[in-house]
Amino acid sequence: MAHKFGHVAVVGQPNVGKSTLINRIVGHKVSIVSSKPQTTRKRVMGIATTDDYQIAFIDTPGIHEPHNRLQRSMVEQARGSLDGIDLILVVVDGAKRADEIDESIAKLVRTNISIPVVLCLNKMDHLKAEHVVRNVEEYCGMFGTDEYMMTTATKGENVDKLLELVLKHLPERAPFYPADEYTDQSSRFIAAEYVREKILHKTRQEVPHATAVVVESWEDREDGLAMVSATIIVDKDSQRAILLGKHGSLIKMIGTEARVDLEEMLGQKVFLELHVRVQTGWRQNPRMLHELDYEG
Ligand SMILES: Nc1nc2c(ncn2[C@@H]2O[C@H](COP(=O)(O)OP(=O)(O)O)[C@@H](O)[C@H]2O)c(=O)[nH]1
Ligand SMILES: [Mg+2]
Repeated sequence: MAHKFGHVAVVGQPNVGKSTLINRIVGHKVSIVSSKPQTTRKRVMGIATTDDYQIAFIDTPGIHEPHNRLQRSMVEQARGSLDGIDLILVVVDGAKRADEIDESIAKLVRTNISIPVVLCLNKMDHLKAEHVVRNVEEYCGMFGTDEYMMTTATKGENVDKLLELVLKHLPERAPFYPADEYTDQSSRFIAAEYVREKILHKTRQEVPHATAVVVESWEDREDGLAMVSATIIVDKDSQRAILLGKHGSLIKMIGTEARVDLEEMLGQKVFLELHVRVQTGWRQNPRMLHELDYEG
């Protein structure tokens, strides 16, 4: 078989498992995962390379109604993500029935009819046997395709079969990216995202959405240790107190877990230092969003 290469846009509602699926296929945590909506804030590319193919997956922020400038920028990035795309991989929560948000995504997909569509019905582990036929028919009808696969991304079930289906639709082409490149994001951005992921996992309610992370400095020392200093920006004093935790215990835990992930990703030892800063209204501040790399 000749070598295949293509760009695949991964679209779908928040929380259906898009990032989990991409990380699984790419084999690295290129996109952070949590059960909170708006986990993925900007488009992130994850590249899977073998001898036979190279697929560049574009993980888009969820398509939903924007309430503030950060969310508007996220939606624009999702809508603008179909330029130069060879295939649209629609991911849905296959255990649930299709709803009006799926319908609005289907509309977006249908306006790009020249691009092939593959449907992934994820969270198969939650799907009741008696609902399989009904849900498959509902989603296939809505997205106008019968190219679908049911998967459990968290366990990697059927992900190989989904990959086969995707490859079937990709053009025969030489690879475009270097074989050892698995994301278009900088180490700095990934480090900031790993910290944000731990915050998403360990805090509740308004804290996750009021948080941004910036890497202030990064030094690769000669002995191989990366010295990384990052600031967590929050909206209010009360959120700062929550993040610090009792005697600084929470921030310490966040730092340790993010460092472990970062060391695995980079294959090098990391010293990660975290600070918390209060900056009221940062989500409405265009300069802040630009500095944070959330906006072009
Ligand atoms: N039960 C189950 N949970 C999943 C599956 N795939 C992803 N999840 C979980 O669903 C949540 C959202 O996943 P994420 O990849 O961040 O979704 P995204 O917003 O579409 O990128 C996380 O808690 C995942 O662990 C799956 O196949 N089955
Ligand atoms: Mg995501």
